[in-house]
Amino acid sequence: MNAAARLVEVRVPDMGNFKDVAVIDVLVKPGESIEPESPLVTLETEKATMDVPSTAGGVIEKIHVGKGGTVNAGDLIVTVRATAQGAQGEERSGGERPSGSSGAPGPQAATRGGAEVPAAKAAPAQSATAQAAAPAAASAHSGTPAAVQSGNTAGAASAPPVSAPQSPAGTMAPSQSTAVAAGERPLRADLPPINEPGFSRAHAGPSVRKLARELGVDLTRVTGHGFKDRITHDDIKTFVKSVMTAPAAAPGAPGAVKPGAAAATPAAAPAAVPAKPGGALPAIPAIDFSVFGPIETKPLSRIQRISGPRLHASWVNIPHVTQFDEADVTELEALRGKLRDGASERGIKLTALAFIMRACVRALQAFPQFNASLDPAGANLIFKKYINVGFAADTPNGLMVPVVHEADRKDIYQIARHLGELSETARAGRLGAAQMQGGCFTISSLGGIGGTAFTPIINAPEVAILGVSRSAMKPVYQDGAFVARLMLPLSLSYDHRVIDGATAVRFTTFLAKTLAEPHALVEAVP
Ligand code: CAO
Repeated sequence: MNAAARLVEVRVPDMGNFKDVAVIDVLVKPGESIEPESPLVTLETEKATMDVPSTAGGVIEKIHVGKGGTVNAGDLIVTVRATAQGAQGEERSGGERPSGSSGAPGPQAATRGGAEVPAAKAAPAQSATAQAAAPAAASAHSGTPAAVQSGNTAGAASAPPVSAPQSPAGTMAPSQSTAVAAGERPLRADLPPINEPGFSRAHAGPSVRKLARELGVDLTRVTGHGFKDRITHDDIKTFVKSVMTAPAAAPGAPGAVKPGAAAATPAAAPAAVPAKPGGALPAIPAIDFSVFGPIETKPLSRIQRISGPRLHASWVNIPHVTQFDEADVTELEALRGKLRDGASERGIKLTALAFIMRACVRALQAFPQFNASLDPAGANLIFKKYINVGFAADTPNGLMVPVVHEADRKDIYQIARHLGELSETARAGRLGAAQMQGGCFTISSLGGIGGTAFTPIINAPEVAILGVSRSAMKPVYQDGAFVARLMLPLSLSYDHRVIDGATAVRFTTFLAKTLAEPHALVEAVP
């Protein structure tokens, strides 16, 4: 084979009646090596988007169009310095000018043409022109995959976009596309399965779709930053980077886990979410909300992007049950009122949460299976001989879960001090990884904000989480009469694989009783 090169001009193919078609992405750079059929630019009409493939392989010599510009059939897109081998695609059409509605040769025809005319015969540095093959694929904004040929002339329509095995995923029939998805290995085992209907509706061109397929990326999870919020190659790369740099953590843990990670969570844990029997979950339909009115799309925060999949993993992997109860905290609040000033003089804010955490420690000591985790195989329960209690903290950056370590060795004042310091550090965004690791049980206290009950999601691989809502004065029937008591709502979510309902209600009964008799909670810790 003669390795000599020549210049090949790749032009916009016949696009039927479409004029001044928007160039919404330029997919190559000068100096970049490309294969025949590599996508060069993405065009968008009001009906469809399409990638224009190269008819030649080689090195990009010059790009003649710009992102945001418009093109018409026959316009020069790029000049390729084609190697003899890579120049096969344009051999047949070399020297031809675009022929308007006569129809562009399809890639298959171009390839055959290349085979018929040996590339070695091409004169070095000869300038040839070639019309690009029919655009490779399209995805309509309506959400229904649409062949670009629908808007093309009969000539263009007759040219098959690209044969299925070579084509970007977007050109495939749904079944083929799904098969590719099933065959692809996602980047990380905890990447969520691809939402197929959403994927097909995503605002992205075929080459971006192909890249997403190759990497196992669900386009519905990627925020587009291209023209009209279109998903670009860079968006896919950014998404992948964020997934790869996100610390692998226990499914369900609301935050990061590895030392050095910036986001929140307790518990270093297995990286992968165990495969769910039965395969992918049914997808939620992707809706184009803009059809119904104006919308604005904003990316999730970094912590939300990290914690979301883990909360989801916990939700789908753990059979949650939530046990509700109420604790009479009338005495507790009276006692706290008496002790508060003294604590304040020592620089400690003696909060209700400190009492609740101290009571939880007592309950965890009495019910050790709540201070345990299932091993990754789900065959053994690992009992922890230490008690570290995490608490959900609402911060400007999002939900964080700092951990009070060795909570069982701390008296109420030490717990209160740690709660104050950790909350402040969390709100300042300065929590270190170690301060979010090692949790055994979590408390989510929303009582300062309101609410009567909720169903917290377990911070896996922990097996239970206590939700606390707002205390309220209620009439309670005691000794033959109604009396006004301050009642604190408790919501205990637990992993039903580990804890049965009777044990759970014994736990909340114990907890409520411990909170109702608070003097023991302020005693020194042995
Ligand atoms: N019932 C009624 N009032 C309550 C209460 C309850 N259960 N808990 C707190 N309050 C009131 C009290 O009046 C309290 O003031 P005093 O202590 O002076 O009486 C006030 O709220 C403020 O409490 P606080 O916020 O200072 O302390 P806290 O211990 O209640 O909360 C923290 C600390 C970090 C848990 C809280 O600031 C926070 O971030 N909560 C949100 C947690 C969250 O987002 N959970 C959801 C996780 S799942 O998405």
